[in-house]
This record gives sequence, structure tokens and C-alpha cells, in this order.
Amino acid sequence: MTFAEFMEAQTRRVDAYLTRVLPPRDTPPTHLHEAIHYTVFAGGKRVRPIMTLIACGALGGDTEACLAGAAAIEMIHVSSLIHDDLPCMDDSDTRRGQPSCHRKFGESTAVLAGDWLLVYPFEIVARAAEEGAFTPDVAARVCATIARGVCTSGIVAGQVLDLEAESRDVTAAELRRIHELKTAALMEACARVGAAIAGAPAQLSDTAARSARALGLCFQVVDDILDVVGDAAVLGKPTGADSENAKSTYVSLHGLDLARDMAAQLAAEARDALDALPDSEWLLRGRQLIDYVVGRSS
Ligand code: GRG
Repeated sequence: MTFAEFMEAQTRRVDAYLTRVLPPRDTPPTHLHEAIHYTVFAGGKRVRPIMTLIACGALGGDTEACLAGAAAIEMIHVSSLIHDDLPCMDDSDTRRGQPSCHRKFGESTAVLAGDWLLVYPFEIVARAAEEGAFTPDVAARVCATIARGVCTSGIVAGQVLDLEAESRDVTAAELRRIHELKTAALMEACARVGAAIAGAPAQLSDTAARSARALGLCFQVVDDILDVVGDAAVLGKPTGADSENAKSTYVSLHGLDLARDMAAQLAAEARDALDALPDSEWLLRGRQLIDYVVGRSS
């Protein structure tokens, strides 16, 4: 199976699970559930849930039991995208090549769909434990790990720093910190959730988390590069937005060539961390995911 076929197959598994656990789109209030379905199934790459499954599989776990953790993280990610696009944040009209949630459903429904997608994941994880996918102890660890990827050491804190940074120049260290919080923290959570469901010891969870953190930063550097050299049609969003908004990025701070070197260096760090894990088919997929992230065009 090629890596593209692997990604398609895992996306189908994640999407089937999401379809099973989300209330149908015609559930009242329909406007809310239509907005949720619209954004969850808008064609995201599913990098985070697949990373969660890979971490679980590479650490010897049952990836079927891990689907709840993977789907939970994707819902949190989608929630952050909905809120990120709002007029009070990035004010984006499009996302994944389609009207953003608030442009399609109105601002208040978008806020509430984002709220819903931020909380429902915890019910999904608790319910999976009740159904025997993993123990209540593991469910508690998964919930705490996801919350950590969102709150003071995660996405929300990163977004606050990012918004504050809009009105001034930032240092390279500040920019790295913003991206560690905004992007890498949730990727670290993917690795730790996968490890928790696999029942892996702390040392192996830390190793997988180190790789995921480096990959998260690499993902963000590539995002900054694509905003300059990417194809808007492939990306599903306009390019050049960062420079138009005079936003500090890896490219504006370091230049395109150095940003490319940094992405390659971070990908190498992510790969090196994986050397400490036992060889397996899932670990190979992990290595291929790193190659995909650093080489991606969308
Ligand atoms: C509600 C959790 C929550 C947070 C509120 C708005 C906000 C605070 C944070 C924004 C965080 C954010 C949008 C970070 C950027 C992460 C990022 C690189 C997104 C793009 O990810 P892809 O390319 O998206 O994986 P797809 O579309 O493929 O799913």
C-alpha cells in the first residue's frame, strides 16, 4: 500500500467513526448540526487523527480502540479552525476552499458550533471507556492530555500570543513559542493520546511526544513557506495573507531558504526521535507522515 493509499484508508476509518458518533445533521437544532457536519467533513487532511492512530499502533496498541481519541482530537482541531476564522480573530472568508463556517451559517452559529466541537470530544472519550475500548484511567489520561493541548500550554494560549504579536515585530524565539503552543502542542497531544491508549510506559510516550512536537513545528514552518510559494487552488485558501497582514512568519524573519532549512532540520529531529522506537509497519507510516508533512503542498 502506498502512503497516499494508507492516508486514504485511515481517513475513511476516522470519517466512519466521526459519522457514527456525531448526531445526524437533521438533528434539531438543524442549523447547529448542519454547521458541525459542514466543517467536520469539509475535506481536512486528517493529519492529527492519523498521527494519533500511528502513535498508538507504533507503541503496540489497538488502533480500533484509539479511534475515539483520534476523532476527539480532530473535533478539537476543527473547533479551533472555526474560531480562528471568525471576524474577531483572523477574519477569513474561506477555509479548505469553501466559505468558512461563519460565512456560511452566521457568526453566532459558528461560535456555538465551535463550542460544541470543543466539548463533545470529552463525551466521546468517556463513552468509549464505558463501551470498553479502554479503562476509565486511560480515559482520564486522554481527557487531561487533550485539555493540556488546548489550554494554558496549548492552542488557546498560542492564539492569545499570536493575536498580541499582530501589532508588533516578534523575535525568532517568540515566534517559535507561539507555534509551539498554537500548533505543536496539539500534535504532542496526538502522540500522548495514542501512547496512553496503547498503555505505553512514560518513557515511550515522551519519545513519541518529542517526535510529534518537532513535526508540529515543522508543519507550521511549511505553512509559512506555503503562504509565500504555495498554490492557492491546492491550498484552498488565498496565499500572501501573512505578508499582506504584515504578520511575522518564519519566512519574514529568516527568509525563504533558511525557513526551508529549518523545516528540513525539524523533520530530521522528528525522524531521529523515532529511532528509539521498535521497528514496525506503523512506525514506517510515522516516518512517511514526516516526509509528507515536510513535502506537502496543501
Ligand atoms: C477553540 C480549541 C479552540 C481554540 C481557540 C482560534 C484559536 C483559539 C486557535 C487557533 C489555532 C489555530 C488555527 C492554529 C493553526 C493550526 C494549523 C496549522 C491549522 C491548519 O491545519 P491543517 O492544515 O488543516 O492540518 P486541515 O484543513 O487539513 O484540517
